[in-house]
Amino acid sequence: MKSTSHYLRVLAFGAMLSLSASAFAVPIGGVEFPQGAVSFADSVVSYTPGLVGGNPTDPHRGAANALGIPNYNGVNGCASQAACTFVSLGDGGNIVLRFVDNVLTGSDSSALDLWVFEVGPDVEDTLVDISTDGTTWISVGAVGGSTAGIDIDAFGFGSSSAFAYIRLTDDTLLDGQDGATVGADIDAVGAITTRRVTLVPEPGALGLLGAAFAALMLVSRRRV
Ligand SMILES: [Ca+2]
Ligand SMILES: [Ca+2]
Ligand SMILES: [Ca+2]
Ligand SMILES: [Ca+2]
Repeated sequence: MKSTSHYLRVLAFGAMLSLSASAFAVPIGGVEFPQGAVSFADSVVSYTPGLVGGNPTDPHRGAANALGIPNYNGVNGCASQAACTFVSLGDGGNIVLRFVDNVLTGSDSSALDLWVFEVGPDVEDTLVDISTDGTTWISVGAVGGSTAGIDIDAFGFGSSSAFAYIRLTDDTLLDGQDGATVGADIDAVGAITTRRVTLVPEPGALGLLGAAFAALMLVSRRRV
């Protein structure tokens, strides 16, 4: 019969394993983000829909739906902002997002560094600008609708660059649609090449760490 300390060791090992799982590359939305969920935009700085023309309807104006990992479920006509997985920019509108626990960096190669998850039945182009301070913007081109990536090294940046702000603007010249979800529809924005900027563990990770630590303490006490 196995001793209690054996089970405690297994418990501790399991907790450690779940903690380190986030360190492995996991494809999210079909794209590999080596840093996992931390790679995605964390807060909305501003949302200005329909600057040039048509405005999306209210259920499609939930700016926070562009945060976190992609979660588009194929539903395009939303009943409410809470039931929606994306935000529509409207004709010529824009949204400014911020990375809080990470920054976008270059890769020192032509590998893609930033990925915009644009969803829905229409392919709608989005102009992309990046910024270190949310005030001075640098254009890094456009993503051509659907989901698409950008290599910021092509614009003179590298692994020492650090951008916390992304501005996405619906390209009014390249689409002329209207309706409830007029303009580009943004589900998520992720930095493929990214660097964490804080070392504070998430509450869930803290709980796991605590459980692992308590189990280890019990094991060592029993050995005395
Ligand atoms: Ca993040
Ligand atoms: Ca790159
Ligand atoms: Ca749209
Ligand atoms: Ca979303």
